[in-house]
Amino acid sequence: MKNNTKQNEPIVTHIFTADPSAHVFEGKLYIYPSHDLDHNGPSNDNGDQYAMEDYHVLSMDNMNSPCVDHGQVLHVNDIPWATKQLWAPDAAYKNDTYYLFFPARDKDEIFRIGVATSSSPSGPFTAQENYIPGSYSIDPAVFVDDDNKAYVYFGGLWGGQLEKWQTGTFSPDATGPAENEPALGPRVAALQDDMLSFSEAPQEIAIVDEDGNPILAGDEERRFFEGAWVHKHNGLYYLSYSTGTTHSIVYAVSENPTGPFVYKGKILTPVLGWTTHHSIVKFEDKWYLFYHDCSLSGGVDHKRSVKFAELHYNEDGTIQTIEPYPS
Ligand code: FUB
Repeated sequence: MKNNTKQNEPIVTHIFTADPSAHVFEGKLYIYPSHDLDHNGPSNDNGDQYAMEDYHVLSMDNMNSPCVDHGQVLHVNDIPWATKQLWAPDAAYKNDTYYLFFPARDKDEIFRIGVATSSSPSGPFTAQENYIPGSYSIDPAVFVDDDNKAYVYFGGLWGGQLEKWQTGTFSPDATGPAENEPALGPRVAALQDDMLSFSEAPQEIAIVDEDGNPILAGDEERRFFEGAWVHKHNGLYYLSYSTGTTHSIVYAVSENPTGPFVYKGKILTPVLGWTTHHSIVKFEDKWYLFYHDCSLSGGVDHKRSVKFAELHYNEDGTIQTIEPYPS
């Protein structure tokens, strides 16, 4: 455990962590990251290098206090339906229960989204017997609205397999849309009150420009790739995500949790490493961006570290772009 926690520095250094989902639970800041492993396995566009096997939970009493590692809270061997690759998780609280949502490959190598529950935000978590029926792809992010209705946003291209679900069933050979066609959007589904199943089939989210035209697949600076996150600020819904091949975190806004979302701009410029993944949380009256990079490992793509930076809004509700390596 480090003595204190500083902006733009790894919040823990004894393990590699990535894909941070930050939430305030019971007055503390909890971070639900992926747990990157040190290995010499294959590295490719399918994401085989992201061979994670378990989850740890981290927490901070405040933004200056040490970051506590609560240890392993769930292992792939304890998830009946999953075989490998515990990718970016998220957590939510409802019904006096903490829910950990996570993607993993099932016995047919297809990414699905599972849920595990705990009575404590620091786990341990017990996985459900099966994945969420009708779930697919990666990177679940759960948003509980002011009316207590919960939504899960998910999806990711390439290794995340979203291209293969365009017809609603898994087509192993399917490819993405042409450059001049609308990009694939993340998916959203409302959750049942028990948080364990979808209350409706997932819908595709439309992301459009200021004129209402869809962001195109060839517009790699702005199109959705993976890592969706939704937060609410001044009554507006902010959908933020990674642009993958162009390595930025960008955002779009809507008056409705299911969109359409209007593209607004960049939140985080590229970090060291191929992937970029984030969450946004309000804690003790300030907003923070949690993100990761590969600086601690010297640039090894599958050995990442979670960091944070304060996030600022402009008067008009737009977000100021964050530079991860301020001089
Ligand atoms: O950590 C594995 C994958 O890398 C995540 O699911 C993606 O969002 C990317 O960060």
